[in-house]
Amino acid sequence: MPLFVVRHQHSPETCPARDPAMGAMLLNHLSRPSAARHGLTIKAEAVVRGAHSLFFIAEAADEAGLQEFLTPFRMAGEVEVMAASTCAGVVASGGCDMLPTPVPVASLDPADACQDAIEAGLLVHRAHPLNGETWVPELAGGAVMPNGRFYLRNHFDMPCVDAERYRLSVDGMVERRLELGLRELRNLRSESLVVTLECAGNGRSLFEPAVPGEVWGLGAVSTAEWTGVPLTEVLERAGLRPGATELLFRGADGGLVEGLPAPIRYERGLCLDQIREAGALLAYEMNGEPLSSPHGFPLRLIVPGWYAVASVKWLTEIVVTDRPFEGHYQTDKYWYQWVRDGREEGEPVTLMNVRALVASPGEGTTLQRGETAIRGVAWSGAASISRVDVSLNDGPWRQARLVGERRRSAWQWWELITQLEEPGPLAIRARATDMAGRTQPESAEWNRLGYGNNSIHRITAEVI
Ligand SMILES: Nc1nc2c(c(=O)[nH]1)N[C@H]1C(S)=C(S)[C@@H](COP(=O)(O)O)O[C@H]1N2
Ligand SMILES: [Mo]
Repeated sequence: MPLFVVRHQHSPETCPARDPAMGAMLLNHLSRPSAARHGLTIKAEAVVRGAHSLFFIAEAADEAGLQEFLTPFRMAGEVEVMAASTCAGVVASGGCDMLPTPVPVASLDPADACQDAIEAGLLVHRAHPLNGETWVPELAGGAVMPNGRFYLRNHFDMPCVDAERYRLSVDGMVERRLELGLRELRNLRSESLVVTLECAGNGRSLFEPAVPGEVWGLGAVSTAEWTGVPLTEVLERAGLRPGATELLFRGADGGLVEGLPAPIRYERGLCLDQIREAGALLAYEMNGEPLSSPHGFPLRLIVPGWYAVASVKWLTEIVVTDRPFEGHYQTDKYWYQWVRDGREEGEPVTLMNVRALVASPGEGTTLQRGETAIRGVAWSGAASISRVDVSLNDGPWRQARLVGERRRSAWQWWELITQLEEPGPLAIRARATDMAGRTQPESAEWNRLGYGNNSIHRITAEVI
């Protein structure tokens, strides 16, 4: 349970302890049974001699409950509540700077959020936490995915952040600590980028043998135009201290994770070189609308080119440090674990692999003989797409036409117009190649947690 240090201060003239009735009332209120009735535990309390100030250490599920308990003390003077941690907690998490401060936030109602996602047209895999993918045939629609149909990936309850109280803190190895409200962020230089996000687990359900994790088909990918502040703009304002090399990004969401003793927050690290190279953005708008709560309202990180695990939603804290972050979602998960020649090898999940998907015709569709358009999307984290090839019924590869603008970090549409002469089953395969010369394997290398599956996509239709 989160730990807090509470300070109560009153003026010498109105010292409540001098009034026996008032003093007794406060003592009773502070007693263990009374605290327990309010759902908290008082670990210790003490009064600083001659200073009219009382300190106590409390464990409470959230700050709101503790604040309510403190009402009698607020009537007798001032009250300050400070988020705290045990000494062991500080050391275990790598020092005072690294410590997550529990942000007591309300959650979106899971039932409502799930209903909204289904009504908007997502294929929901799990209601709580909410995880849903975009239908593959919808990938080849407009230039971007409508916000409601953009796939959703959550590890915890989705927090419902109050825009008025929201602050982004920038702390650690900085010249100036920053606390930026939404209005201040919106007043900084803004930039819009069309960026494709893909979950590293996209296509996981197609790995054989089966692997644990969300059972994604192929729709855990979407594209949006993100608007926000270039991250470097905020870092310049804070001023990096010499020796700073890494950033830690912390979301407002968190909770218990299997195998870990205490609740954690959603956190990811990135080194400064990677951030500059990627052109990371602190986004507050998605397709011209304020970010929706499920996609990270009011602010999320967007790291172009990277698997979306790096794009932290509900971003509340940035900590500048001088060493790589090694938290749960950095090193336990989102790590390729290969088994090569009977030996274990590992590697972090970083840039998106090159990949094409056939969006139209959809799996199992019936097609009329004659002229048919085969369409889809293709993307790669390392470079833009240089070509897409299509093979029908395992015949020779034919080069598809790339449609629309070529963008560094957004998917590329492609199409191939072809004549279908023969009735019967039609297998369609599409294979992308990027400007860095990377192309797709027939079958992606199996890894324990099922990441980065970019096997060549194959769909089957029926020609009549
Ligand atoms: N705070 C927070 N950020 C997060 C996550 C999360 O659970 N919490 N999930 C990550 C993962 S694994 C993915 S794939 C993307 C999904 O973003 P979306 O839900 O907007 O599609 O968000 C990333 N950022
Ligand atoms: Mo993901």
